[in-house]
Amino acid sequence: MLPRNRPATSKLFACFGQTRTYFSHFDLSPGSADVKRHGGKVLSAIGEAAKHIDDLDMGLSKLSDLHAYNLRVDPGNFQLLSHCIQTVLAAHFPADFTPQAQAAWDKFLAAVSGVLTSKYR
Ligand code: HNI
Repeated sequence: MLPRNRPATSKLFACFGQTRTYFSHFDLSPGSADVKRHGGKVLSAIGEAAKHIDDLDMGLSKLSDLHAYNLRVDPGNFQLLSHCIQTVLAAHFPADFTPQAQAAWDKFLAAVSGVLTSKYR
């Protein structure tokens, strides 16, 4: 059984093993320095995105290029990560993570994912 507070990127690698293929150069053991550093980058980027919520295309333009042209991450993986982020939020903030908050997070992460996968086509 997974610890309830497993951070989102560790949860992603543990629950959805296919996502590990993009990180063959990482130490993917739960809580490793690589995983923590990367999780910090992803969540910081989500924090930055929130500041540009009215223009996510502009705010996430560079990251969108990176994921589409360099990393070529399969778009389906973004839904998996969004799910993991929400389960971690629910575990850490059970009182605040109301159905309304969950709906808002789901919508926001779907919008972020939409921009990061918009340049594939
Ligand atoms: Ni993602 C690198 C943000 C989803 C695979 N990713 C980054 C970086 C940020 C980031 C920030 C660091 C860029 C830099 O160093 O310049 N990634 C995000 C965000 C989401 C996301 C905000 C979705 C909400 N990334 C995903 C998904 C995968 C993914 C779903 C694959 C499963 N990302 C990567 C890989 C790297 C990466 C691979 C490069 C890692 C490295 O350091 O080599």
